Amino acid sequence: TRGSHIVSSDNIRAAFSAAMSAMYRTEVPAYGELISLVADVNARTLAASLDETDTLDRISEERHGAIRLGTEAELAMMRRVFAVMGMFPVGYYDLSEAGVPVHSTAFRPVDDAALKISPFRVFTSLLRLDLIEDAGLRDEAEEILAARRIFSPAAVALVEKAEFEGGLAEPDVASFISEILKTFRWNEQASISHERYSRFHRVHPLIADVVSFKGPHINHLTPRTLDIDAVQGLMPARGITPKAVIEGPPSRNCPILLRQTSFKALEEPVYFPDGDGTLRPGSHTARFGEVEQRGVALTPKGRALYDRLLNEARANIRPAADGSNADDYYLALETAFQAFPDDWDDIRRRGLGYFTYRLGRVIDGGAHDKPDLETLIETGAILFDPIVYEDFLPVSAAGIFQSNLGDAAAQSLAASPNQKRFEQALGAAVLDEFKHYADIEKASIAHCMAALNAEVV
Ligand code: OOG
Ligand code: NI
Repeated sequence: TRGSHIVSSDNIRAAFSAAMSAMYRTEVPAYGELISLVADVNARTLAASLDETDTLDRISEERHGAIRLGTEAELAMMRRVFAVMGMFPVGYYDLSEAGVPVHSTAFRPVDDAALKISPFRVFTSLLRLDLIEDAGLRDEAEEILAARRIFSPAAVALVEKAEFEGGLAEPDVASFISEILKTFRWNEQASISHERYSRFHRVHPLIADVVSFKGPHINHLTPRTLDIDAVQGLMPARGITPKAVIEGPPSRNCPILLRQTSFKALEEPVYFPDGDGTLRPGSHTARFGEVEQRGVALTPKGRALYDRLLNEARANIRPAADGSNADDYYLALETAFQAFPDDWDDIRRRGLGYFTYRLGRVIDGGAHDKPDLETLIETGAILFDPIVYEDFLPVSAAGIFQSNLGDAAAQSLAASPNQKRFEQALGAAVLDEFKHYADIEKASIAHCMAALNAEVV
């Protein structure tokens, strides 16, 4: 039957992620150097610890990338493209508050099995021209963006086919991957003149990055590291310049949320069409490499504590773009985060993090009352494990954006989250990441309790 040759969306995503990685390493040699550094650090860290649960290649594999889109129609189509790869919009991030005129979501695999096959996610931002004051410039940008087509006709046809037939079969998968890859590719030739590029750049470098090109080039890829402090420290020895500080929480025994750092975007040659048929050489700074290290997903209560402590640290000291106060910043961060429990059971009992529960040793006899969860944990009948945070952090994301757009990017904009508008453009609601983690936790508790009650009765 027709359905039997359909390739699973998880396998399409894994193949796409590998193809994108190969393309990006060729396009950005410094990224290849970062990958090699991460592999070395991970090998050393793994050798020093005994819990080798995964192969080194899998651990060092890319976890995410990022793109910036120009129009609502591009975002809507991108949602359909990612759906073919089993990636769905999770979370809403408003970056206007942090001075970056975009709002974003992450397209990612949602269930555990899918994440295990390939965790690849794409942090996807939509430019917000509504936050730009200069109406003339806004209209000009809108007109340029409305005229471009970032997907090839073949890509669109394959997405429609996948939607109609419930997936893609080989060899359509190979065509789909190569057609979609075109959308993410770097274009050395800008689509507008140098004069227009410069005007956009002066208002905000992000506008120039989105509006001046034929498509939304992938601007970074991000492997996972087991020791982000080591990677940050070793970058200069490999000839790559790290951003000033690691974003996110400080180093801890019980890692929480997400820590990220990147190397600074490179200045790359670009050729601008100057009307009379000539190409004017210039440059653009957009593409970089990043690393990430993840910890437990926090509940709204845990997240509120995280946000408060981060703000507390940053009220005392703002990381300078040149890294000159990095040590003082880390110290302020560590001091503030002493108020965040650093023991898994503490974090769990105080309702700060999400955990999954599983059956431990079998306990027989005696218990005629239905025991409660805490009692079962104390006796070892139920065990718990932290749920890994698979999403992003707006303050960290803004820090990554800014260090890669240059100092000019640190402007102040009025905070104006607009999730409704974003979802209208997307053509779907984003999944609430907190609710998602809470559901995983609840299901695991229900599973344990059902199993134990059956035994007790
Ligand atoms: C995206 C920056 C956000 C992250 O890891 O937080 C991001 C961008 O620069 O387009 O990727
Ligand atoms: Ni990133």
